[in-house]
Amino acid sequence: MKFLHLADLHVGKVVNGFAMLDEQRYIFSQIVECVRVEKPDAVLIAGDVYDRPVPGADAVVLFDEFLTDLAETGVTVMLVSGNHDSPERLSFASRLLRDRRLYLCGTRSGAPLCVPLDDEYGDVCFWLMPFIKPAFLRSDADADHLHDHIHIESYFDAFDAVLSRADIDYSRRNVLVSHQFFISAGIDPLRSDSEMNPVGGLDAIDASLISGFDYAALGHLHMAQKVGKDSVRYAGSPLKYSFSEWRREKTMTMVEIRQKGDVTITALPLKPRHDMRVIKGRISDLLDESVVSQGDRYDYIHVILTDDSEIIDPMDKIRAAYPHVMSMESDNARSQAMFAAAMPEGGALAASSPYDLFSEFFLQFSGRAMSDTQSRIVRELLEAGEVQ
Ligand SMILES: [Mn+2]
Repeated sequence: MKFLHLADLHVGKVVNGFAMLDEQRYIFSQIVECVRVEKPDAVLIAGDVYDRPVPGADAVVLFDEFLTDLAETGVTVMLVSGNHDSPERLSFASRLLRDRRLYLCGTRSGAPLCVPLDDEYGDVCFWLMPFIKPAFLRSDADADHLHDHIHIESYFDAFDAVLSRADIDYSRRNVLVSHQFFISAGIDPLRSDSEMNPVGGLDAIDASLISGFDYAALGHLHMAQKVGKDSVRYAGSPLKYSFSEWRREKTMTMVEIRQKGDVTITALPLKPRHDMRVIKGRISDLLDESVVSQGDRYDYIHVILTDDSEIIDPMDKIRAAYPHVMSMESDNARSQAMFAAAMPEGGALAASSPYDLFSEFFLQFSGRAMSDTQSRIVRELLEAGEVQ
C-alpha cells in the first residue's frame, strides 16, 4: 500500500499582500505529475485545505482543478478538515463523491470514518479524523455519548473521546489522517510563523494516544517533521508561507506499508516557481546587477538593510530590482539603539502580574483593550490556574 501524504495547502492564502494562487497552481501540477509517475494507491490531505472558512471563488476553482486532475490519475483521495476550514463547506457533496473514490471528511458524526483499501497483504484501514476541539464535543447533540462530555476539558480528552468510539483492531494495518497539534514528551516541535497559535499551547495532544497506528498522516505544523517516532509525521505545507521557513526545503511525503510493521517513508522534493528568501546588506550592493542576477529576481524577498545613512523610498528602489519584495527592516547602529531603548527593564517585567501582561498583550495584538466580559474570563482562568 503506497500513499502520498500532504497537508496545509492553504489554497487562496495571501502572504504579505501577495496572492499565492499561481504558486499553488504550479506546485499542484508538480504533485499531480508525481502521482502519475509514482502511482500511489491514495493521496491523503491532512487538513487546512483552504486558508479561510469561506474561501474566495478563485481558490475554490483552483482546488476543484487539483482534485479533478488527481481523480483522473485513478488515485483514491481522502481529506479531512483543518482548523482553517469550514467543516460543512468542505463536506459538500461528500456522500456522492465517495463513488468516485473521493472521501471529503469535513464534519464528524460519532466515530471517525474508516476507508478500507486492500492490497496483496489484506486491508489497510484509513481513519479520517476531521479537526476537533473540546467545544465541538460539549455542544454535541449526540445523546448516546453524553456521558463522555462531562470530562472533556482538553484537546486530549476530546480526541481521546472520538478515537475511543472507533472500533480499531490494532493487530491489523491502520493509518490515521488527522489535523491536530500533537507533541512528543520532551521534544519541542518546529513551529512556523504562518501557523495559527492559540496562547499557551493548550491545544497540544500527547502523541502516545496515536502510537498504535502504523502511520499517522498529520496536518497543522507547517514544517515537515516527525513527532517522536518516524511513522507519526507532519507533511508540512507544500509552499513556504512565512520567512521563518526560508532556509528549509519543502517536500511531500510518500509512504509505503507492506506487511504490518514494514513501513518506508520517503520525502520527495517540491520545487517552487519562486522561492522565499531573505537578503541582507547595503542597498547599493543589493541593487547591483551582479548580486541581483545571482538568484531569481522574482523570488519573494525580505530585505534587511544595513546602511547607517537615511535612504529615500528604499522600498521603491528595492522593488525595481526585486518585484516581489514583501517586507523590509533595518539592522544598523540606529535600529540597534532603538531596540535597546524599547526593551523594558528586567525588573519591570518581573513585577507585572500575569493579568497585566496578558492585557498588554491583548492591547498590542488586537488594538483595543479587553471588554469587561473578556477581562472577567481571563481573571477567572488565571485564578482557576488554567493559564500560567
Ligand atoms: Mn495550517
